[in-house]
Amino acid sequence: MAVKKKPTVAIVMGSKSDWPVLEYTYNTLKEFGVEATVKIMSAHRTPHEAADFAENASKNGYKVIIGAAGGAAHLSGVLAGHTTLPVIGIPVKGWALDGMDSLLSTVQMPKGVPVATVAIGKAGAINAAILAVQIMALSSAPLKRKLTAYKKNMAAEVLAADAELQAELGA
Ligand code: RP5
Repeated sequence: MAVKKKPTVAIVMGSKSDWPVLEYTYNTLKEFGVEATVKIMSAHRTPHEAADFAENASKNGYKVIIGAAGGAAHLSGVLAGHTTLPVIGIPVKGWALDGMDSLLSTVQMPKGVPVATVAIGKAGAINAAILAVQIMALSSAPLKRKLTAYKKNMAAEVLAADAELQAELGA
């Protein structure tokens, strides 16, 4: 019987409505063979649970926390305030302001409590996973090899797209 690996990344989102974006984070981590726990917790609606989770995250074996919220997106900052683990923040596009509200409330942390904030939405969701892998690859040769392969593959895709375009244009 295969033993399930203990999750090393915690994905914490403010609402179930964030899941369509956070699914990209979860799936990207899976591509790298990284197990993640996914939790719904809110800085505003369940502040005690969020604080408690972050306080115990290191003890529970997590290496990186990824927070994601939209609107007054304080979740990543609250998590960062309750842990010494690296916290990556994903601003999720909310119901107004095209995600600028989420971006600023995630990124504009006061000194001493950083949140490594990625781009709004899908690109950020994928990059949060890659950044988490990069952090963990500092002490994992297999993850480092996977990152190298990922980059090579990405470059090959761009070169193939360029070759296809050149052929289409008859250049
Ligand atoms: C935030 O408020 C959540 O992270 C979500 O992005 C946003 C809206 O939440 P719902 O009203 O859809 O639950 O806390």
